[in-house]
Amino acid sequence: MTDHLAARVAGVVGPEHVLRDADVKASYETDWTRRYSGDARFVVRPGDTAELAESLRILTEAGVPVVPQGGNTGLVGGGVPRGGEVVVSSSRLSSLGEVDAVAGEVTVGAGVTLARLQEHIRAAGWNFGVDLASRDSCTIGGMIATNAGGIRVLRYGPMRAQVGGIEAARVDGSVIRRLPGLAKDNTGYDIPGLLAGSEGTLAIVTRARLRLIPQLAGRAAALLAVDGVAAALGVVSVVRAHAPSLEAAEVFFADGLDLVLRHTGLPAPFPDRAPCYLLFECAARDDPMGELVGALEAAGGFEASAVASERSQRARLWAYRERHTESINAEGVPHKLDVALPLPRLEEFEACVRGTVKKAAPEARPILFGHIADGNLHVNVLGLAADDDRATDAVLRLVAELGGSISAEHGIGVAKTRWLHLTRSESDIAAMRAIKAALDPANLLNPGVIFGKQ
Ligand code: 2HG
Ligand code: ZN
Repeated sequence: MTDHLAARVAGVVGPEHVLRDADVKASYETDWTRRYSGDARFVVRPGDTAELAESLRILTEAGVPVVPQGGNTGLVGGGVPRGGEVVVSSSRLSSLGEVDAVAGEVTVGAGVTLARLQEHIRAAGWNFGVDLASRDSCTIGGMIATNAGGIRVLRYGPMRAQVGGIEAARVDGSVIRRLPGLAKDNTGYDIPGLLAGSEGTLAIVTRARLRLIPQLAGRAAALLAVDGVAAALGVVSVVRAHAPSLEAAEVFFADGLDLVLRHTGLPAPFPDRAPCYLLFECAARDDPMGELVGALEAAGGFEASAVASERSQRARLWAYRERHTESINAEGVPHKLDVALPLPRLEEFEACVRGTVKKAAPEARPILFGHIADGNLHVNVLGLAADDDRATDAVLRLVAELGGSISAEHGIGVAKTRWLHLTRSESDIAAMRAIKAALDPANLLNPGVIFGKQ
């Protein structure tokens, strides 16, 4: 059956775009975290929307489940096979439309990487509201499917807020096409909004019309040492109020910084080690350094600071934050938790979470960092076997008790399905299941993701 199916799909996409050799499939079968992997029946790389839709129709008509995959930078196992699915890769959906300078929008293929999009629109004088550390690999389709967040959510919102229109293939091979280039369109359900965050369970995104933001050439960054989350939140609230150019407010802690310094060989940012660090970036047409420094002076409450305007100097400050993920990975395979708390409960969460982990699994080592203005902390837990969920369970329960969400940006994937009920109500889940059943009645699109095994 696989031979026959592969041959039919090859008839649509060309035989060189149906990958069956174990060596060639391998990079599509294991995710970036190395925690999730499964055997793919084969991998298909359609070259355009029509090829993708027709391949999907052939596969689902045969009752074969499908896993859509973008840049494979997901962190919750939602983009790799669990065993026996066909992987539909967006890698060849790489069209880059001309920037519509009047509307401030562009239409691009789902397989375009974020870095490629940034390069394309910067050449036309524009920028994009979402930016993330995995920009060189993550794709627009995957970012929409996961409603990616990143470092600028506080100013521009998550991926959902950037999507003005969408094209997506449904499970029966039909194509939803809402690429209107209309700033206002109140004609029924918001399909782009629904597909954003649907994790490939409702349809496969093939193209998107994206809202752009003006390119702001003036940039200023500051790294601060503070003595804890309470002080950090105090600084953040004043900086937000005083610096309208604020684009990013990130946090990390002493143990994470130690790990980054050890792994990267970077020099320590300040002579003294501090419990907590804040990283701010402002962006404006003109140099926002005066505004940032003025806001920091108004805030006070920090022990040491370093500021930078020039690109390489800013990158030097960002490295302390952005190199957390790789430094943690170098120590082992972490359990990756990505939680959001209401800002008034963030201090309590940070004060409790290390103890919570220790109590659940004494040998576990939690490292925290994240997007403080969004109340979003990445809790990476090292030192536990892949199937040891003691720390995960305890941390996610703490999050639920404090009124948070078990996933702020990475999604549920297959990693968090067991805990979805902690922060989504029964009626929420029933409504989501009804949507899933309406759009994918045979459960062939990314089965197991969000809801777990049916
Ligand atoms: C980030 O903010 C990403 O850098 C990855 O969301 C977080 O590695 C992580 O846990
Ligand atoms: Zn993040």
